[in-house]
Amino acid sequence: MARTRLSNLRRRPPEQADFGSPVHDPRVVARVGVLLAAAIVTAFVTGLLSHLHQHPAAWLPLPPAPVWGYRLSQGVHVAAGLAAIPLLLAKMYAAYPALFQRPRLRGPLHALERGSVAVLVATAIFQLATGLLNIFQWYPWSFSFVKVHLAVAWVLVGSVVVHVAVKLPTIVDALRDPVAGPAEPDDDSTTRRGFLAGVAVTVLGVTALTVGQTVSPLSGAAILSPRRSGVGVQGLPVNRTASSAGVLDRATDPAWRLTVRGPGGTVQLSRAELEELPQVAVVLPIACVEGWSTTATWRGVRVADLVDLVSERDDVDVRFVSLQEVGSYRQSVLPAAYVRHPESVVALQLGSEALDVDHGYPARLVAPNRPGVLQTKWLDRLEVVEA
Ligand SMILES: Nc1nc2c(c(=O)[nH]1)N[C@H]1C(S)=C(S)[C@@H](COP(=O)(O)O)O[C@H]1N2
Ligand SMILES: [Mo]
Repeated sequence: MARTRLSNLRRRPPEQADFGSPVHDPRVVARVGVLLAAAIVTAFVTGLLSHLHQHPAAWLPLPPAPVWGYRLSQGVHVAAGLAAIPLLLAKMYAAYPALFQRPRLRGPLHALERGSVAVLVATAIFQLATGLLNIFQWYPWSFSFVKVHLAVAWVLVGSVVVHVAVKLPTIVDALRDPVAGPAEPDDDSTTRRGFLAGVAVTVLGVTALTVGQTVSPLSGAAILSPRRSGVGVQGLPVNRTASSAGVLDRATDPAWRLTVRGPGGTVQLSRAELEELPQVAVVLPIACVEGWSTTATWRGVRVADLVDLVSERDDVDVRFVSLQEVGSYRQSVLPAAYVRHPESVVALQLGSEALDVDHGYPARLVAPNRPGVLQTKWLDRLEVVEA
């Protein structure tokens, strides 16, 4: 299929027409482009939603229902981002001869289009690479992943909008045109169809090999995921162990007490005393930003019952502070609507056993529709945050 005329290449810089593969064709570029745009927009919208979960905005409070909301939005975010990787590679391969167009610039609109492509490619590679490393919990950079990934997302989507707007007539024509034209050699049509089929199979394959980290019937196939549901202490993946958080001694100290502090006073409860309060069982997922999630049965005390010991109001937020002394996830705030939700619990048990120390023993927060990063483990105290 390599019909690049090498003899021409040697004599002068290459031109678009030198790249002879039938895959370098607007019809292929447009079809892959539609899928890529769909993946990017899906990742963008679900990413914004997940971000709102992790950093609640006063002007757009999210409700605690549905309990699986964050699990779905973050699962789709990661899946769409992963699917975008083969699509971006395929689109770049199909389209790169356009880099050798002559003349190089044909006026302001063309310059805008070329510029938007440069921004698009650079930001897409950045987003997919940083997202991928985040899935593997590797942060080999010094900037804040969340802030930069969010800011660059806006630039990426902006450049997609410009690119699609400028190219719209070409895209529409190319999509109307059948991939296999009647007047074309059979070989060319077959190559184009084969390329598109290969892209589709790759995208479906990547998705099938990764969604298993959240969809349990497919977990056996999640060979590309560093964490899988059902794999880990007590059948649940561990994000950070007690010893790596530096809490092992304090978490297993028999003198541990849970402090609950509010305008009505301060209460201290041992694990035995917590076990004597009314217990509830809730079935809720831990859904991590990395894309994995696992549902488990948690038993413990309703958050609302504990807060009622120190506050008469039912509209207060509550801060959950862990024994952990350093680290971004050592504390979290539970908004009032979640505090009152009957499924928000200070969990003491996972399944039928006491929580493993890696899952937050002696007590952890588990609440509905909430990112894993905010399900604080190894609780030290609950503090009523007054508005
Ligand atoms: N104190 C504390 N709580 C924490 C964390 C942490 O690092 N420190 N990690 C969070 C993250 S990112 C996730 S996904 C969940 C994972 O819970 P698990 O390890 O029990 O599965 O715990 C959360 N709670
Ligand atoms: Mo997480």
